[in-house]
Amino acid sequence: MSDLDQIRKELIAGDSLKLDQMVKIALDKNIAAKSILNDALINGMDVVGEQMESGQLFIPEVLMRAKAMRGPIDLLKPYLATGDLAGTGKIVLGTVKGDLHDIGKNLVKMMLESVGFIVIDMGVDVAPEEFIEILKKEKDTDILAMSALLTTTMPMMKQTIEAVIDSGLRRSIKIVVGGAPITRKFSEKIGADAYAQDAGSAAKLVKSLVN
Ligand code: B1M
Repeated sequence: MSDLDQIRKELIAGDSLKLDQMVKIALDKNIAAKSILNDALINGMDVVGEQMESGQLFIPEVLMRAKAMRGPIDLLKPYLATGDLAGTGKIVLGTVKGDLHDIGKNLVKMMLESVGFIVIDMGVDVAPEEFIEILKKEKDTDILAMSALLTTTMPMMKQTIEAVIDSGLRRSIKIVVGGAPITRKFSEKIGADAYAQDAGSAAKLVKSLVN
Protein backbone atom coordinates (compact mmCIF):
# COMPACT_ATOMS: atom_id res chain seq x y z
CA MET A 1 0.00 0.00 0.00
CA SER A 2 1.42 3.44 -0.90
CA ASP A 3 1.96 6.10 1.78
CA LEU A 4 -0.95 8.13 0.42
CA ASP A 5 -3.23 5.06 0.50
CA GLN A 6 -2.14 4.40 4.07
CA ILE A 7 -2.94 7.99 5.13
CA ARG A 8 -6.33 7.76 3.46
CA LYS A 9 -6.97 4.44 5.23
CA GLU A 10 -6.11 5.82 8.70
CA LEU A 11 -8.32 8.86 8.17
CA ILE A 12 -11.24 6.70 7.07
CA ALA A 13 -10.63 4.47 10.12
CA GLY A 14 -10.49 7.58 12.34
CA ASP A 15 -7.18 6.64 13.95
CA SER A 16 -5.67 10.06 14.60
CA LEU A 17 -2.43 8.77 16.17
CA LYS A 18 -1.59 6.53 13.23
CA LEU A 19 -2.77 9.23 10.86
CA ASP A 20 -0.34 11.80 12.29
CA GLN A 21 2.43 9.21 12.20
CA MET A 22 1.78 8.37 8.55
CA VAL A 23 1.69 12.04 7.55
CA LYS A 24 5.05 12.63 9.28
CA ILE A 25 6.53 9.63 7.46
CA ALA A 26 5.21 10.87 4.12
CA LEU A 27 6.67 14.35 4.71
CA ASP A 28 10.01 12.80 5.69
CA LYS A 29 9.94 10.97 2.38
CA ASN A 30 9.44 14.31 0.63
CA ILE A 31 5.98 13.46 -0.62
CA ALA A 32 4.42 16.78 -1.67
CA ALA A 33 2.22 18.33 1.03
CA LYS A 34 -0.33 19.30 -1.63
CA SER A 35 -0.61 15.70 -2.70
CA ILE A 36 -0.99 14.50 0.91
CA LEU A 37 -3.80 17.04 1.36
CA ASN A 38 -5.64 16.49 -1.91
CA ASP A 39 -4.98 12.87 -2.79
CA ALA A 40 -5.08 11.36 0.69
CA LEU A 41 -6.88 13.62 3.17
CA ILE A 42 -9.57 15.39 1.13
CA ASN A 43 -10.02 12.26 -0.92
CA GLY A 44 -10.38 10.29 2.34
CA MET A 45 -12.99 12.74 3.60
CA ASP A 46 -14.96 12.12 0.41
CA VAL A 47 -15.08 8.44 1.35
CA VAL A 48 -16.12 9.40 4.91
CA GLY A 49 -18.91 11.49 3.34
CA GLU A 50 -20.07 8.56 1.24
CA GLN A 51 -20.07 6.32 4.31
CA MET A 52 -22.11 8.91 6.20
CA GLU A 53 -24.54 9.14 3.30
CA SER A 54 -24.98 5.36 3.15
CA GLY A 55 -25.48 5.08 6.92
CA GLN A 56 -22.24 3.19 7.50
CA LEU A 57 -20.95 6.03 9.71
CA PHE A 58 -22.94 8.11 12.18
CA ILE A 59 -22.46 11.81 12.89
CA PRO A 60 -20.25 11.38 16.01
CA GLU A 61 -18.00 9.05 14.00
CA VAL A 62 -17.78 11.59 11.16
CA LEU A 63 -16.98 14.32 13.70
CA MET A 64 -14.18 12.17 15.07
CA ARG A 65 -12.67 11.95 11.58
CA ALA A 66 -13.11 15.70 11.10
CA LYS A 67 -11.16 16.23 14.33
CA ALA A 68 -8.51 13.77 13.15
CA MET A 69 -7.85 16.13 10.22
CA ARG A 70 -6.49 18.81 12.60
CA GLY A 71 -3.16 17.07 13.29
CA PRO A 72 -2.27 16.50 9.63
CA ILE A 73 -3.31 20.04 8.67
CA ASP A 74 -1.00 21.45 11.36
CA LEU A 75 1.80 19.20 10.13
CA LEU A 76 1.25 20.27 6.51
CA LYS A 77 0.90 23.98 7.32
CA PRO A 78 4.58 24.97 6.94
CA TYR A 79 4.76 23.16 3.61
CA LEU A 80 1.48 24.45 2.16
CA ALA A 81 1.83 28.01 3.31
CA THR A 82 4.46 29.25 0.93
CA GLY A 83 4.24 32.97 1.66
CA ASP A 84 5.57 33.81 -1.78
CA LEU A 85 2.47 35.72 -2.85
CA ALA A 86 2.80 38.46 -0.22
CA GLY A 87 -0.62 40.05 -0.01
CA THR A 88 -1.91 42.75 2.27
CA GLY A 89 -5.47 43.41 3.25
CA LYS A 90 -8.22 42.41 5.62
CA ILE A 91 -10.59 39.50 5.05
CA VAL A 92 -13.73 38.63 6.98
CA LEU A 93 -14.25 34.87 6.63
CA GLY A 94 -17.00 32.52 7.77
CA THR A 95 -19.19 29.54 7.03
CA VAL A 96 -22.73 30.70 6.37
CA LYS A 97 -25.74 30.34 8.67
CA GLY A 98 -27.03 26.80 9.09
CA ASP A 99 -23.73 25.25 8.08
CA LEU A 100 -21.29 23.72 10.57
CA HIS A 101 -18.55 22.55 8.17
CA ASP A 102 -15.27 24.31 8.84
CA ILE A 103 -12.33 22.23 7.62
CA GLY A 104 -12.28 23.84 4.16
CA LYS A 105 -12.81 27.30 5.66
CA ASN A 106 -9.91 26.74 8.05
CA LEU A 107 -7.68 25.76 5.13
CA VAL A 108 -8.68 28.95 3.34
CA LYS A 109 -7.81 30.91 6.49
CA MET A 110 -4.44 29.21 6.74
CA MET A 111 -3.56 29.96 3.12
CA LEU A 112 -4.69 33.60 3.38
CA GLU A 113 -2.72 34.18 6.58
CA SER A 114 0.31 32.51 5.09
CA VAL A 115 0.48 35.12 2.36
CA GLY A 116 0.09 37.99 4.80
CA PHE A 117 -3.61 38.80 4.93
CA ILE A 118 -5.31 39.65 8.20
CA VAL A 119 -8.19 37.21 8.57
CA ILE A 120 -11.12 37.77 10.89
CA ASP A 121 -12.53 34.28 11.30
CA MET A 122 -16.20 34.39 12.21
CA GLY A 123 -16.41 30.60 12.57
CA VAL A 124 -19.38 28.58 11.43
CA ASP A 125 -23.14 29.18 11.27
CA VAL A 126 -22.67 32.90 10.68
CA ALA A 127 -25.90 34.81 10.07
CA PRO A 128 -26.02 37.67 7.53
CA GLU A 129 -26.52 40.20 10.33
CA GLU A 130 -23.40 38.94 12.11
CA PHE A 131 -21.37 39.43 8.95
CA ILE A 132 -22.78 42.95 8.57
CA GLU A 133 -22.04 43.81 12.19
CA ILE A 134 -18.37 42.91 11.82
CA LEU A 135 -18.06 44.58 8.42
CA LYS A 136 -19.40 47.80 9.95
CA LYS A 137 -16.95 47.51 12.83
CA GLU A 138 -13.93 46.59 10.72
CA LYS A 139 -14.27 49.43 8.25
CA ASP A 140 -11.06 48.68 6.38
CA THR A 141 -12.17 45.17 5.37
CA ASP A 142 -11.35 44.45 1.73
CA ILE A 143 -13.06 41.13 1.23
CA LEU A 144 -15.92 39.09 2.60
CA ALA A 145 -15.20 35.39 2.07
CA MET A 146 -17.96 32.84 2.61
CA SER A 147 -17.89 29.06 2.68
CA ALA A 148 -20.83 26.63 2.33
CA LEU A 149 -20.76 22.83 2.15
CA LEU A 150 -24.46 22.07 1.99
CA THR A 151 -26.75 22.62 -0.95
CA THR A 152 -29.35 23.74 1.60
CA THR A 153 -27.12 26.56 2.88
CA MET A 154 -26.03 27.87 -0.54
CA PRO A 155 -29.00 30.32 -0.65
CA MET A 156 -27.65 31.84 2.58
CA MET A 157 -24.76 33.24 0.53
CA LYS A 158 -27.24 35.14 -1.62
CA GLN A 159 -29.08 36.37 1.48
CA THR A 160 -25.79 37.57 2.96
CA ILE A 161 -24.89 39.41 -0.25
CA GLU A 162 -28.33 41.05 -0.21
CA ALA A 163 -27.72 42.12 3.39
CA VAL A 164 -24.36 43.63 2.36
CA ILE A 165 -26.13 45.57 -0.41
CA ASP A 166 -28.83 46.77 2.01
CA SER A 167 -26.18 47.90 4.48
CA GLY A 168 -24.64 50.19 1.85
CA LEU A 169 -21.26 48.43 2.13
CA ARG A 170 -21.29 46.56 -1.17
CA ARG A 171 -19.28 49.12 -3.14
CA SER A 172 -16.32 48.99 -0.79
CA ILE A 173 -16.23 45.22 -0.27
CA LYS A 174 -15.43 42.41 -2.70
CA ILE A 175 -17.17 39.10 -2.11
CA VAL A 176 -15.58 35.68 -2.63
CA VAL A 177 -17.46 32.39 -2.24
CA GLY A 178 -16.38 28.75 -2.15
CA GLY A 179 -17.13 25.27 -0.89
CA ALA A 180 -17.80 21.89 -2.48
CA PRO A 181 -21.28 22.57 -3.93
CA ILE A 182 -20.43 26.09 -5.15
CA THR A 183 -19.74 26.74 -8.83
CA ARG A 184 -18.58 29.77 -10.77
CA LYS A 185 -22.02 29.94 -12.36
CA PHE A 186 -23.70 30.01 -8.95
CA SER A 187 -21.31 32.68 -7.71
CA GLU A 188 -22.17 34.89 -10.72
CA LYS A 189 -25.89 34.24 -10.25
CA ILE A 190 -25.87 35.44 -6.64
CA GLY A 191 -23.74 38.49 -7.45
CA ALA A 192 -20.44 37.50 -5.82
CA ASP A 193 -17.27 38.97 -7.29
CA ALA A 194 -15.42 35.69 -7.49
CA TYR A 195 -15.40 31.98 -6.81
CA ALA A 196 -12.44 29.89 -5.68
CA GLN A 197 -12.38 26.14 -6.02
CA ASP A 198 -9.83 25.42 -3.30
CA ALA A 199 -7.88 27.10 -0.54
CA GLY A 200 -4.78 27.67 -2.64
CA SER A 201 -6.67 29.35 -5.44
CA ALA A 202 -8.63 31.38 -2.87
CA ALA A 203 -5.36 32.99 -1.70
CA LYS A 204 -4.30 33.82 -5.26
CA LEU A 205 -7.73 35.13 -6.13
CA VAL A 206 -7.99 37.32 -3.03
CA LYS A 207 -4.59 38.80 -3.79
CA SER A 208 -5.64 39.66 -7.34
CA LEU A 209 -8.87 41.26 -6.07
CA VAL A 210 -7.18 43.38 -3.43
CA ASN A 211 -4.27 44.65 -5.50
CO1 B1M B 1 -21.34 16.88 6.47
N1 B1M B 1 -22.02 16.75 4.64
N2 B1M B 1 -23.18 17.04 7.13
N3 B1M B 1 -20.55 16.85 8.22
N4 B1M B 1 -19.76 16.38 5.61
C1 B1M B 1 -21.05 16.71 3.57
C2 B1M B 1 -20.72 18.12 3.09
C3 B1M B 1 -21.77 15.82 2.48
C4 B1M B 1 -21.31 16.10 1.03
C5 B1M B 1 -21.61 14.32 2.85
C6 B1M B 1 -22.33 13.41 1.90
O1 B1M B 1 -23.50 13.20 2.05
N5 B1M B 1 -21.65 12.84 0.93
C7 B1M B 1 -23.27 16.19 2.75
C8 B1M B 1 -23.80 17.40 1.97
C9 B1M B 1 -24.77 17.01 0.88
C10 B1M B 1 -25.23 18.22 0.15
O2 B1M B 1 -25.71 19.15 0.69
N6 B1M B 1 -25.09 18.16 -1.15
C11 B1M B 1 -23.26 16.45 4.24
C12 B1M B 1 -24.40 16.41 5.09
C13 B1M B 1 -25.69 15.98 4.42
C14 B1M B 1 -24.35 16.74 6.45
C15 B1M B 1 -25.51 16.74 7.47
C16 B1M B 1 -26.84 17.32 6.94
C17 B1M B 1 -25.68 15.29 7.92
C18 B1M B 1 -26.84 15.04 8.86
O3 B1M B 1 -26.95 15.65 9.89
N7 B1M B 1 -27.67 14.12 8.45
C19 B1M B 1 -24.92 17.57 8.64
C20 B1M B 1 -25.21 19.06 8.51
C21 B1M B 1 -24.71 19.85 9.67
C22 B1M B 1 -24.73 21.33 9.37
O4 B1M B 1 -23.77 21.84 8.82
N8 B1M B 1 -25.83 21.98 9.72
C23 B1M B 1 -23.46 17.31 8.45
C24 B1M B 1 -22.55 17.33 9.51
C25 B1M B 1 -21.22 17.09 9.40
C26 B1M B 1 -20.26 17.00 10.60
C27 B1M B 1 -20.56 18.06 11.67
C28 B1M B 1 -20.40 15.62 11.21
C29 B1M B 1 -18.86 17.11 9.90
C30 B1M B 1 -18.29 18.55 9.85
C31 B1M B 1 -17.27 18.81 10.92
C32 B1M B 1 -16.45 20.05 10.65
O5 B1M B 1 -16.39 20.58 9.57
N9 B1M B 1 -15.83 20.51 11.70
C33 B1M B 1 -19.20 16.73 8.46
C34 B1M B 1 -18.23 16.34 7.50
C35 B1M B 1 -16.82 16.14 8.01
C36 B1M B 1 -18.55 16.16 6.13
C37 B1M B 1 -17.64 15.63 5.01
C38 B1M B 1 -17.52 14.12 5.23
C39 B1M B 1 -16.26 16.22 4.90
C40 B1M B 1 -16.21 17.74 4.73
C41 B1M B 1 -14.78 18.21 4.73
O6 B1M B 1 -14.29 18.72 5.72
N10 B1M B 1 -14.05 17.95 3.62
C42 B1M B 1 -18.48 16.03 3.72
C43 B1M B 1 -18.23 15.10 2.55
C44 B1M B 1 -17.22 15.65 1.58
O7 B1M B 1 -16.74 16.74 1.64
N11 B1M B 1 -16.95 14.88 0.59
C45 B1M B 1 -19.82 16.24 4.28
C46 B1M B 1 -12.63 18.30 3.51
C47 B1M B 1 -12.48 19.81 3.24
C48 B1M B 1 -11.01 20.20 3.11
O8 B1M B 1 -13.11 20.04 2.00
O9 B1M B 1 -14.75 21.70 3.01
O10 B1M B 1 -14.96 20.91 0.60
P1 B1M B 1 -14.12 21.26 1.77
O11 B1M B 1 -13.13 22.45 1.35
C49 B1M B 1 -12.46 22.46 0.10
C50 B1M B 1 -13.23 23.22 -0.99
O12 B1M B 1 -14.62 23.05 -0.92
C51 B1M B 1 -12.76 24.63 -0.84
O13 B1M B 1 -11.43 24.52 -0.31
C52 B1M B 1 -11.21 23.27 0.32
C53 B1M B 1 -10.04 22.57 -0.38
O14 B1M B 1 -8.89 23.36 -0.40
N12 B1M B 1 -13.47 25.60 -0.01
C54 B1M B 1 -13.38 26.94 -0.30
C55 B1M B 1 -14.23 25.45 1.09
N13 B1M B 1 -14.66 26.63 1.51
C56 B1M B 1 -14.14 27.57 0.69
C57 B1M B 1 -14.25 28.98 0.67
C58 B1M B 1 -13.59 29.69 -0.32
C59 B1M B 1 -12.85 29.03 -1.29
C60 B1M B 1 -12.72 27.65 -1.30
O15 B1M B 1 -13.62 31.02 -0.42
C61 B1M B 1 -14.25 31.77 0.57
